[in-house]
Amino acid sequence: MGRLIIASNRTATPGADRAGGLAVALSDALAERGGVWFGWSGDILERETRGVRLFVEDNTDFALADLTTQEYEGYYLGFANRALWPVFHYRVDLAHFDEQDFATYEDVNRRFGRLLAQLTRPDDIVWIHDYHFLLMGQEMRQSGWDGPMGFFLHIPFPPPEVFSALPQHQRLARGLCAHDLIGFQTARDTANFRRYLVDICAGEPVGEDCVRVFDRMVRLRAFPIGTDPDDIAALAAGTEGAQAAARLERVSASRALVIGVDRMDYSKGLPQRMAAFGRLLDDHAELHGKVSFLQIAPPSREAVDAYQALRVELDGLAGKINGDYADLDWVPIRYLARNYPRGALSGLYRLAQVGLVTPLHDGMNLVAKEFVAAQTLEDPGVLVLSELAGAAEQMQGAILVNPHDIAGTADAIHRALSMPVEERRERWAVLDAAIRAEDLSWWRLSFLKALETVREPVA
Ligand code: ADQ
Repeated sequence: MGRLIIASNRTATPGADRAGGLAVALSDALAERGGVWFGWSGDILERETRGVRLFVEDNTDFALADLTTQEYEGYYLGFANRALWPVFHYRVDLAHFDEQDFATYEDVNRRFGRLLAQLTRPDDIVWIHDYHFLLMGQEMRQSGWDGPMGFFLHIPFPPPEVFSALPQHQRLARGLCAHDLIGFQTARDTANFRRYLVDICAGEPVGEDCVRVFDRMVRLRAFPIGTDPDDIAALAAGTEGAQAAARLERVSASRALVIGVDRMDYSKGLPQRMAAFGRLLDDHAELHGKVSFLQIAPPSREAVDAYQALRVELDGLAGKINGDYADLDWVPIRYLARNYPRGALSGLYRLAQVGLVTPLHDGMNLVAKEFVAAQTLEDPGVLVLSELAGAAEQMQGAILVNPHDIAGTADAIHRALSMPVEERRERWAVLDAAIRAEDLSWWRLSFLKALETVREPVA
C-alpha cells in the first residue's frame, strides 16, 4: 500500500493540540499508512517565498508553505473568501469578483500543486481538501502526477445557475475534474455538480456515479462527514465540561438553556436565530425569566467586510433584545464573541435543553452532531436544525426548520422546550443511531476505500 498525501489549507501543525475531530481523523489516516500532509504554514511574508518547510511526526511528513502578503490578500481573503465562499453558500449578493484575485488564486494553486507533485512517489494516493484548492489537482497533473487523486469539498456545492455566476466557473469545473473522485457532503451537492457537468459541459453520465467529461472519467459521490460520538460524550462528562456547565449553572439558576455555537459567519444564520429567540419572548410572556439563550460565536475572517458588518449587526440585535427584556436577575441572551475549548463546549451542550443549529446554508455542520453526541439517554436535549444544513439529510430526529422563517423557528424552540421526556428520548435515539452509523472514521475510511478502487472499470 502506497503512502497517503493530504493537502488542506491548514494542517494539524506538528506539536499543536489536535483537539479538533477532523484534524484527528486525518492525522490517524496518515499515521496508519505513512504519508505527507501539505498546507499553508499560517505565516505571511513580505517577500516572495518558494519551497516548503518539512517536519516529521507520527509517521507523517508535514510540508508547510508560506504565503506572501499579496498572495494572502488575493488568494485567501480575495478569491477563496470573497468569491468562492459566498457563491458556494448561495450568496451571490455578497460575492466580489476580481480578476486579479482569481489570477493570484490560480498562481498559489499552481505553486502549491508543483511543490506537492515533487513530494509524491509513484504508488502514493492524493487527497485534496476544500475550496482553497480547487485547481491544485490539475496543476499536479500538469507537473506529471498521474496516480489516483481525490478531492473532498467541505462546503455546499450550489445549483448550476448559482455556480455559473462565478466568471471562471468553467475553468474551476475543469480543474476539479482532474481528480478521479470528487466527494461532497450531501446527495444534493453531488446532484448539483453532476447537473452542472451534464447540462453545461456536455458531460455524459456513466453508471451510477460517474461522468465522462473533459476527456476524463470522474466519479462523484456523497461522503457526509461525521463526528466521534464517544469522544464528545467523554468530553461532556469530563472535568473541563463539568466545570464549564457548573460555572453557567451558578448564574443561570435552574432556567432552561438554549445553546448555539458557531464561527461568526453569515452562512450560519445568526441574526435570524437571534430574531427567532426575540420572537419567542414576544409571543410567550410566561417564558420571561425562565429561559436563556447562550450563543457562542468567535469572530472569523475579520478582514473581510461582510464579516465586520455581521459583527455590528449581532452586537446590535443582542443588545436590543436584552435591552427590551432583561431584568435585574435575568439576561435573555448571553452572547459571547469568543472561543471555548472543545471540552467546555461539550459540557455546555450536555447542560442545554435545546441545541439551535440554524444555518442559511452549511456543508454539513458538525456542531449539530456534537450536540447530539453530548446528550444522555436519561435527559436528552432537543436539536432544532435548519433544513438547509447538510446534516439535515441524515438527522431526521431533529425538529427541522426553515431558518428564514422567524416565527416558525420561534415555534420550534417553544416546542422543543415543552417536549415530554419520552418524545425527547425517542428522537435522540434516532439521532444517536444516525451519527454513529456514519461517524468520522466511517467518513475517512469510505472515502479512502473509494479512492483506492477508483481506477477499476465502471460497472
Ligand atoms: P465550519 O464552517 O467551521 O466548517 P462546523 O462544521 O459547524 O463549521 O464546525 C467545524 C468544527 O469547528 C466543529 O468541530 C465545531 O465544534 C468547531 N466549532 C464551530 N464553532 C465553534 C466555536 N464557536 N467555538 C469552538 N469550536 C467551534 C466547515 C463547513 C461545515 C463542515 C465542516 C467539516 O462549513 O459545513 O461541517 O467544515 O467538513
